[in-house]
Amino acid sequence: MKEKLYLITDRKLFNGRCQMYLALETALEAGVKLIQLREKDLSIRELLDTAVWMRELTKEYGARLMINDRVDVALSVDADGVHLGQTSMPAYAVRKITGGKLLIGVSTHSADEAIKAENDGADFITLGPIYKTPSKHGHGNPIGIRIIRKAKSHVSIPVFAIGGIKPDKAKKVREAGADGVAVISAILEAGDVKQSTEEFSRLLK
Ligand code: 3NM
Repeated sequence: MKEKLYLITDRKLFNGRCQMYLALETALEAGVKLIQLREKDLSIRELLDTAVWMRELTKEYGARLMINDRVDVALSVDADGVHLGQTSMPAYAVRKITGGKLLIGVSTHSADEAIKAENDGADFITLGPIYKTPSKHGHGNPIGIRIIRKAKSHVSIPVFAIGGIKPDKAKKVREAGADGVAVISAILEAGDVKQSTEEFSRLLK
């Protein structure tokens, strides 16, 4: 896949839907081509409503939309893919019911999980948290940059480094072998979403 920057949502960083919409639109305008709707605590109905407007928005900008965990929501809104966690349906089961219709991303946190995700049929993985990420996200201790090289020596699918990735870290994780980066706060909490997105795009070229 050609995308190197994977933007993930967190509506709690915003005062309401309108603000998140504007931030996502700014990031899309600035060149983001892959976005994951990740709002784990929404009811299925609320998640679907959000997925509907995010599908429209991403389509306008020719960007791919991934839905966290929910294969049904992804299929219902014609999303491009689903992003699975370690307790989600495994990739092979998703592939069985979607017949290759959805791109499948999987969150991994070790080389072993990366290998398993690839064997299960994932199209790409995130690997992290590489660095310390805000504790409110609850993603545990950083696993460090060396894990990227280790995972890359075992898998051939694209690996997106995740967790505490700021622009100044983008180059480092790329040098460590990551194909791309996945971020929440470095873009959505940036004072200037456009500038931050453009900086990532430049560094990831
Ligand atoms: N998953 P930020 S770390 C959503 O390690 C997510 O799987 C992680 O947020 C993992 O870019 C993380 O603000 C949070 O650090 C990423």
